[in-house]
Amino acid sequence: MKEIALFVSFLLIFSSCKKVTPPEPYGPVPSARQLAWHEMEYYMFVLFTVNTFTDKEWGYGDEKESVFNPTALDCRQWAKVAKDAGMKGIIITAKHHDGFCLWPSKFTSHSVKNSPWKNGEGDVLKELRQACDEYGLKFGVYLSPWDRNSAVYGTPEYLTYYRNQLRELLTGYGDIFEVWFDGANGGDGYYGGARETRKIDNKTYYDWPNTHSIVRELQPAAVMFSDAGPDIRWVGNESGMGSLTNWCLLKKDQMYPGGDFAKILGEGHEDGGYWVPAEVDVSIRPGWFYHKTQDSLVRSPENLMELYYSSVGRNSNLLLNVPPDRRGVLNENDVKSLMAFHELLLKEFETDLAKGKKVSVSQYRGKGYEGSNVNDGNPETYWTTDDSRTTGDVIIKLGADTEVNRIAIQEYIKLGQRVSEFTVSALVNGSWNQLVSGTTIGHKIIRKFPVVKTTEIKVTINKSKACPVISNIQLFRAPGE
Ligand code: FUL
Repeated sequence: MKEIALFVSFLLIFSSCKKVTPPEPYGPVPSARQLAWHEMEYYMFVLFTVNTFTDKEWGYGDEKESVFNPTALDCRQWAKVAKDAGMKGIIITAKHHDGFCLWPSKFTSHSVKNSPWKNGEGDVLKELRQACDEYGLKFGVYLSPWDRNSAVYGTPEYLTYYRNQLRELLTGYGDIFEVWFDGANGGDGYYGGARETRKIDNKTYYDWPNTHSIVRELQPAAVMFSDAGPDIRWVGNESGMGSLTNWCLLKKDQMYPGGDFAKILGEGHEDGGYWVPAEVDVSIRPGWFYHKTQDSLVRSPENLMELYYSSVGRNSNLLLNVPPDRRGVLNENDVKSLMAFHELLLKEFETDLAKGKKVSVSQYRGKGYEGSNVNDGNPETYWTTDDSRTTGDVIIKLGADTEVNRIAIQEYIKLGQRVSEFTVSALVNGSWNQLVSGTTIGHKIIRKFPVVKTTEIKVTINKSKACPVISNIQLFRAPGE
């Protein structure tokens, strides 16, 4: 009898010491460069070229270099504003569709080197790189594939030109976090004086795989953006709207830049074979470039907050364009709105009411995967269940009646994006009232609901491709209402 008791207690001790293994990754997972990008969430787009001085949105390509003449260009001001606004980086149009280069490219005369700005001695990219370093911001480049200035655009020779320019950008300006390939392609233009329409085949002309390999070789940590990735995808609109259902997955082999894929780009493919998350690019003004007539049409701080919810709040990153004016500085109106928005943002998410509160779960996988991992402030810990389960509840016990009106939820995406249906409810007078119902989660979702006074908030995972893996749940009482 004694022996049996000893054996049983040995078994018990042994099983409680047994290491619980983490779930296997499910489906495609993000690369290290994509994970770093997910963390950035909010950064600045700077659209600046001859258009700023000609009042156009798309330069024809015949603009004289002499039109580019900012009177007080100050990249340090751009970087300071970005930093003060809470942004993590800046992506600049090194070359837009007009072909004018903001750096003194060796491969064309159509650049700052033939402009009156700094007597042709200037380099906007160099100044911005230094400013980004000074303010601790990451630096990215937009190099328009469409070039309405180039005489060889539309011929195979143009690819050599384009790739030479790309190499200049990737080797001369330090670490680049994102390379932006625009989908707008082909049409009429100056083309070295031909002044004609040149159509290209979006699927084949650019031979993208060979351009991508240059970026991988020279800047392995950079993500590449386009309608079809390979790393980051366009969200399918320029109005700031991420999709509520938003898979970070894409069947990118079936897609190409400039194709007709708007809805797919918003939602991604639930069964996509590659990790290609969405980026929301949107302008703080009606146009992408500065126009004096739009000085009164800058988005309000409240409107920027809505953009934040419809992008960062929907599992996307927000790339917000703030175009410099003809002086070469971010306009006072834009700066004012950005700063006020940042203030609002800080107040909106000032206190995480869930942090450190008691958590109970319907089931957990074992030691190391407890419910308390969702509100420990550590993004590397997560709650998960046995592999056999694809549903479950997490209840945050607030301890006392508490007003709540916002929730943020994050999956531990290193193990893949899994959840496809969830709800959030509050315990009010002894019964559960549903506050939110949703589909996907991914890196992060943030949802609003009317203020509720409650002691417990429950997140229910109703459907998941594999056991749910939740790293973070936060609750807030945002001002207003
Ligand atoms: C579009 C372009 O055609 C616009 O001019 C702008 O650059 C925007 C960011 O992307 O496709």
